[in-house]
Amino acid sequence: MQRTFISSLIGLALLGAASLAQAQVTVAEPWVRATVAGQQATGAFMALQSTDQAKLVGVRSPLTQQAEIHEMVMDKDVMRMRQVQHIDLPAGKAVELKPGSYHIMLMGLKQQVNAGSNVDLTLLIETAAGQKQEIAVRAPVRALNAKSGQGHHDGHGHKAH
Ligand SMILES: [Cu+2]
Repeated sequence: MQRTFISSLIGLALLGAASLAQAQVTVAEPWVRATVAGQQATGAFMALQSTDQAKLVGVRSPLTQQAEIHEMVMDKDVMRMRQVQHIDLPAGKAVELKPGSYHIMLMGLKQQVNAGSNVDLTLLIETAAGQKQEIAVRAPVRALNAKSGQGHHDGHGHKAH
């Protein structure tokens, strides 16, 4: 009896270790919105799904020094966005970063982002056990009006940042 108990404990521990090692995050349909000349910021969007509980804790891009994770919130009657420290990725559940919702904000752009080009992003993932992972993503750039939803991204106060 006791022996069974101990071996199942070991089994659980091994399972835990295996799933930590395998924590896989898949990225579907990444895209970045094109900018016009002089525009300082744009959004990056995608769907993320992790096999295990994890979170997106940061983003890097060669386009900019400053990439933030944002969410859209209703402030009285106005949709505004604000920075969040991370986005939870529950095990097995797709989390969409899309206009009007969570998104990645690329700010202080070094150059115009043209439709038809690609933007390299590095996603920083942290597993529930605190392990860090980096995921390289190549996101195609779509035209300014692509999937714009409510068009909230055009004038929602980035200058206030
Ligand atoms: Cu934003």
